[in-house]
This record gives sequence, C-alpha cells and structure tokens, in this order.
Amino acid sequence: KHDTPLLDELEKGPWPSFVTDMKRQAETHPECWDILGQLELSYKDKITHWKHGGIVGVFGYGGGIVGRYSDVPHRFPGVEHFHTVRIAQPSGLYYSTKNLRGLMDLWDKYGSGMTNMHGSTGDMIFLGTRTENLEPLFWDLTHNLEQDLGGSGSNLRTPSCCLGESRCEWACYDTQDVCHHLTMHYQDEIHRPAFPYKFKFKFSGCPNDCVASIARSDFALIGTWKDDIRINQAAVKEYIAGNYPSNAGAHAGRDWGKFDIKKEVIDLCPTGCMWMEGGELKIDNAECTRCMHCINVMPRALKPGKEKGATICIGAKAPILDGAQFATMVIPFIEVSKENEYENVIDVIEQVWDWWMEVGKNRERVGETMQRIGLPNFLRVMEIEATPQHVREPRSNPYVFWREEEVEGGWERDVVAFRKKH
Ligand code: SRM
Ligand code: SF4
Repeated sequence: KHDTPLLDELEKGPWPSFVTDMKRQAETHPECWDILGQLELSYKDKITHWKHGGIVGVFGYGGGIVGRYSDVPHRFPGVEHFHTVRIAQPSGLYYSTKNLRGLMDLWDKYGSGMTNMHGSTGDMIFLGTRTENLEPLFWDLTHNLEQDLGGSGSNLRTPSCCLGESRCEWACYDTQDVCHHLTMHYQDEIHRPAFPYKFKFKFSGCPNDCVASIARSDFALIGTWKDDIRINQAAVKEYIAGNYPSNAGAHAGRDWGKFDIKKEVIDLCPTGCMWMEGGELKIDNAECTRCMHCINVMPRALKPGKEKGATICIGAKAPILDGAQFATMVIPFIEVSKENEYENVIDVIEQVWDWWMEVGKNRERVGETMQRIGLPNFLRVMEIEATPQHVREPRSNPYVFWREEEVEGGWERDVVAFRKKH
C-alpha cells in the first residue's frame, strides 16, 4: 500500500470514484496498489510515469496489444510491465453474460482485472498485464472463448457499428452484418500492420450516425435512402393535436399538447424543404439532405424511404499531423447487399487502399493524403465523376484548372459557335 493523499481527495465528491474502485481491486490484485502509488507520484510530479510504447505482442500478430512500462519500476514493481490488451467486441456490443463472465475470469487470471469497457474504437480494453502472460492469455481467449484481439498500430482497427436493425427502425442496412463480415474478411489487415498509418471502419445505419463515423473513421458507411421520406398524414395530425409525445418535447421538457410543427420541425429543416398545405405535411424530397431531424422528432409519422443503401464518407481523423477533420462525402449512394457479400463496398475500400498504400507517407492518414493531393485528384483516382454534392463550399479563388479532354472541343474550340449551340 502507498499513501495517496492527492488521490484520496477524488473519493470525497458526490460521484463514484475510480480511486475507490482501484482500491477495491487491489484487495485481490495487489499490483493495483502500485498503479495508485504511481498515479499519486504523477499528480505530485505533474508528469506521466508511463514509458511510451515498446513492441509487445503475440506470435504471428503485429497489433492488438499496446506496450506499457513504468519508468519507476523499482518503486512500483507491480506496474513494471502493464500492457494494454485490445479484445475485439461483438458487432453492436451484444454479449451473453456467460461470455462476459468468461472474459472477466480470463482477465482475473492473467491481468490486473481492470478493464476499460469499451474503448472508443469499440474494443474491450484489458488494462495491465506482463509480457510473459500474453501468449497464455491469447491461447485461452481464442481457444476457450473463441474471441480475438482487435487492432492497434498501422493496421485496420477493429471495425465498429451501431446496433442497427437489431433494435432500430431507422437502420437502412444491416450494420452488424457488414461489420462482422468485413472483420472476418480483413483478418490479415487487422492483425498484420502494412498500412502507412491506422485505418478505421465504422458503420452507422442512418444519418444520425450513432457511432460518430463521420468524425472518427477513415471509412464511414452511413445508411441513407434514395426515394421519398414516407409520411403518415394521419399521424402528423395526431402530433399536431398533441396526442402523440414528440421527441422534441422530450428534450424541451414541456407538455405534449403544445407541439408546434412549424417551430420544431418545419422551421428547423436545414434546407427549408417542408411546409403544410391543406392540413398535410409536404416535403420537397429533392432538396432534403437526409439530416433526420424531422424523422427523429415525429417517428410515428415519418420514416426513411424504401430504396435504402448508404453514403460513403472517407478521411476523418483526430488532430495529430494535419489537424482534426470530418470525413468527406465521396459516394452519395451505394447499395449494401448481403447477397453479393458487400462486394461493391469492398471494391471501394480496396481502391482506396491500393492508392493510399502506394502514395501515403509514413503516419499520414488517408484523409491527409486526400488533402495533400486535392479532392479532384482523389476523385480521379477513385474513378468517380464529380457531383455538386462533392463541393464543400463555393469556390473562393479564380484559378481553376481544366484538363483538355474535359473541355468540349478542346483548347481550339470556337467559343462563339459553342455559345450559340448551348
Ligand atoms: Fe487513440 C494514440 C488509446 C481511440 C486517435 N490512442 C493512442 C495511444 C496509442 C497513445 C499512447 O501511446 O498513449 C493510446 C494507447 C493507450 C494504451 O495504453 O492502450 C490510445 N485510443 C485509445 C483508446 C484506448 C482510448 C479509450 O480509452 O477509448 C481508444 C482505443 C480503444 C479501442 O480500441 O476501442 C482510442 N484514438 C481513438 C479514437 C476514437 C475512435 O477510434 O473512435 C481516435 C480519434 C479518431 C482517429 O482515429 O483519428 C484516436 N489515438 C488517436 C491518435 C491521433 C491520430 C490522428 O491521426 O490524429 C493517436 C496518436 C497516434 O496515433 O500516434 C492515438
Ligand atoms: Fe439507429 Fe441510425 Fe443510430 Fe444506427 S445510426 S442506431 S440506425 S439511429
């Protein structure tokens, strides 16, 4: 045990404290006293005492375990090695209690028993074990629990998805199935780092994007639809009459009777494509950007259309190197079909990888490579024709370069005759 006056302060507030949890854990796993001791020292010294990195892993895999060592092991031998193990989660994070118990028993046996459920990529993170425990842990994990390590390093990271069709009526494709299928399909890419840097897949069933794929993944597959939003006009009337609770009300905390469709739906539509006419709600679907606001607020009256698929956005990332960025919409609509085993989605992924593995610089995320060469060039690489939806904002500089083959009649064309013709 160590004296931890600074950490003890954290137990005094109204909230449950991780310090209390760690003290309880230390009763059965004494190395946890050393975590507390080392953390107390970090609070005092105002610097971390974890040494960065070092390659550790299991035979045949290049990712899945992050090496952690203490820089003061003589004082805290329990955390001399304290590696982090990433365990791939089931799609949609569905576990049986039997499976969870198995995992916790495994971690009690080989590690500190401390977990981070879940890490933000989606893995179960097992915090703290020694190098010599890794192979036996991996054997039991794969043989007894039939689970696997996730990704770390310059590889495909553990794919993650929203729970999609299993519980959510807005899902436009089966996110769990795609996530599982691609995880199995890309085992090599997940376990053996061969990319310039990390690459993340995330799958959201609709534009609500519950896994925040547009902000956090190099390849985001976001469910959408092609045809019109389905409207149940009778249900619209019930909302207006205050007979159905609207989701806007749930947030505003006011009574249901006062639902104001103009204020809470029509006026908030980002493209202004909705209006009331003869007691009915009308939508100009050509102008709809699939923001989901109206559907979220009046779920009994509105539903996504029937022609469902997904939008592909590429290149989100956090701030290291070139700054944080959202993913760029690259393919507005793609069919997502189990029948062809997602072949068309796989084709897009591999077109991106073939190019990025060739031209991406070391530690350059695909979004940064795209930025470096420019979106028009990236679209050419992807063999995609530019559409107005690719334009992020109106052009602000006058230097636009066309290639001769893109100009009807080439450089020698007769401009006057061309104008007359058009
Ligand atoms: Fe991360 C690096 C932990 C999700 C962006 N991240 C690291 C390192 C390896 C840094 C380090 O050596 O200390 C951390 C390893 C800690 C350890 O000992 O295990 C680390 N990142 C995590 C986790 C564990 C935080 C968490 O508790 O949730 C998450 C992974 C758990 C999991 O597998 O489920 C984790 N990291 C993310 C996310 C969110 C996501 O994946 O949805 C991001 C932002 C999205 C993105 O990928 O850009 C993220 N981590 C980074 C970056 C910045 C990359 C960039 O291009 O800007 C780094 C720095 C780097 O790679 O050198 C980084
Ligand atoms: Fe449902 Fe859409 Fe959220 Fe997936 S992203 S859980 S489909 S609301």
